[in-house]
Amino acid sequence: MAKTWQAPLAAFDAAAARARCLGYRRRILDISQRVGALHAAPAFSCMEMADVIYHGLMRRGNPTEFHDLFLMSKGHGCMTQYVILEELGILASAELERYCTAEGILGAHPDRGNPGIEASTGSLGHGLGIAVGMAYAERLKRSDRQVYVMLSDGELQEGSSWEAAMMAGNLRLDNLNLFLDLNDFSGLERMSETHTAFYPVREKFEAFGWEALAVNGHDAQAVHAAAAARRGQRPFALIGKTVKGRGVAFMENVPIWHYRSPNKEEYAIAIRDLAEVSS
Ligand SMILES: Cc1ncc(C[n+]2csc(CCOP(=O)(O)OP(=O)(O)O)c2C)c(N)n1
Repeated sequence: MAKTWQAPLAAFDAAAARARCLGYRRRILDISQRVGALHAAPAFSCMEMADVIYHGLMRRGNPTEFHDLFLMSKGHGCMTQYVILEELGILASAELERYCTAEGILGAHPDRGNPGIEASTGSLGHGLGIAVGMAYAERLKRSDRQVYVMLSDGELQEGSSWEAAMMAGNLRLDNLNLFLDLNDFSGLERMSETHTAFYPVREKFEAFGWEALAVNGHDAQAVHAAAAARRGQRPFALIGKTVKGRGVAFMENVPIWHYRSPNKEEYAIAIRDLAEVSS
């Protein structure tokens, strides 16, 4: 019997998204207390966009089975994906507790084969090529599956990303949806200072034959509205303007928080900050 997939949401409940994202950020901070170098700031910057993809766009048959595909190309942002998969019941909480330990299955980057993980990423600049291959394969299979991929701006320093962008444009892959986490940081540097030719970004995707839109990547409703309104005849890039470390004032736009976990005192401040941002 053919499966019935729940359609993407026509309207998105922004208040519910805010509550979920607060919960996700808290959960990540809790886990960071057991792991010395958890990438919290990169996870916080793509949080709302990932929430919209999982809760507002991807079709599913039941809470644990998705019809569409998602790849976290910026692999160091995987805590975002892990906590969403936990909330959906796809990843066991016990595995989150064992994150980055020899006994667990979850490492600091996503590994294909783990529940809900479609591709191993972390070596930056490969996810868009993988997503293009997946989208093309789905077309050849005459499947109606959509492919969603989350990229960082740093990944667009890699030539492989632009090859993939051109291929997607050549093939007019209308089942490919790129979400760009444009926080302007790449490791310790700002793209606007070290890679000035990187901007403007939207126009570059348009030049490769994509439909591209730029929105505030932390405004879940705007992200959802933009993605739901895509015209659908070309690959689609949603350029989300974001803040690295979003939600915790002392982490926002401060490069060291790409790498380190907060200590006990910092953790307490971070939890307080989150409540303020979300109230
Ligand atoms: C090919 C490759 N080069 C270098 C690195 C090391 N590295 C890890 S994260 C990072 C930069 C992070 O910046 P960005 O990719 O923009 O992600 P975000 O700001 O969203 O964290 C780098 C250079 C890597 N993982 N892969």
